[in-house]
Amino acid sequence: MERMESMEPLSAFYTTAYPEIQPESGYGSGDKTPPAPAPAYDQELVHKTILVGDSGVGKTSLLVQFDQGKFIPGSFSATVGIGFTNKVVTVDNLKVKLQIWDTAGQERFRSVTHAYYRDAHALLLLYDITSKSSFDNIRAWLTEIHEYAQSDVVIMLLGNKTDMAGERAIRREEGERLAREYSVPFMETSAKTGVNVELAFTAVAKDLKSRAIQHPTEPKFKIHEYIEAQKEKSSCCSFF
Ligand SMILES: Nc1nc2c(ncn2[C@@H]2O[C@H](COP(=O)(O)OP(=O)(O)O)[C@@H](O)[C@H]2O)c(=O)[nH]1
Ligand SMILES: [Mg+2]
Repeated sequence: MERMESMEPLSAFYTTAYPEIQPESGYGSGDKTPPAPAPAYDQELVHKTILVGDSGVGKTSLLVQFDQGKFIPGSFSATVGIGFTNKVVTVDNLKVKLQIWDTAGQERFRSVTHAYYRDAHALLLLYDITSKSSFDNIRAWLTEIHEYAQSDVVIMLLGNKTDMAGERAIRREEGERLAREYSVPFMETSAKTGVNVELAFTAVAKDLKSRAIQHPTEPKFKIHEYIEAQKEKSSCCSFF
């Protein structure tokens, strides 16, 4: 695990890579300036993505499942401090680089993570469907996020351990309702079986890519609709 020294603020990060594109007003009106090229996606961009949520909800397991495609049962030693894993997600034939940070969820570490929210591009916020307290704490996590993260950060709420149906304490509808209240996309995952793990990260990567090339003439990527479409394809997952 390495520590990242620093990262440029989000605004600088994007604007240096994408010089402003002028409207087409001059084109065809005697002005010989060619139309601005369509904005390209810079595949060298690195998107800082953070896993947050109470201790024990499965953050490390989710990352291991996404990174290595396997579930290692038993408790990982509580993640003290923060480390990251680099993953490249291919979306629409483009490589989106995610630098995924795994945090310790304990209350006593929250002060450590405040600084890390600031330059986060995406946050995956997890609770455990068998733990009411982890679900109840989501509001506190969202309050933290709204206070310390960039306003345009991509947020996804995940109800993990969906394989543990017999011990379920939070109904899917409750997760959906909370997500709707905060206008964030939601799905249930299992770090154990791998259900929706890839989809969660892919949806985030697609949204990040879309935001990085956002142009007023192009339709905005709608993460909710994307998740819904995927759900219809595989009838696998939850959304609102
Ligand atoms: N059944 C099941 N157990 C899980 C799942 N995700 C994590 N766990 C278990 O929950 C415990 C805590 O997981 P961990 O990844 O360390 O949580 P973290 O503290 O949020 O990083 C471990 O015993 C994991 O094996 C899951 O999706 N299903
Ligand atoms: Mg952990």
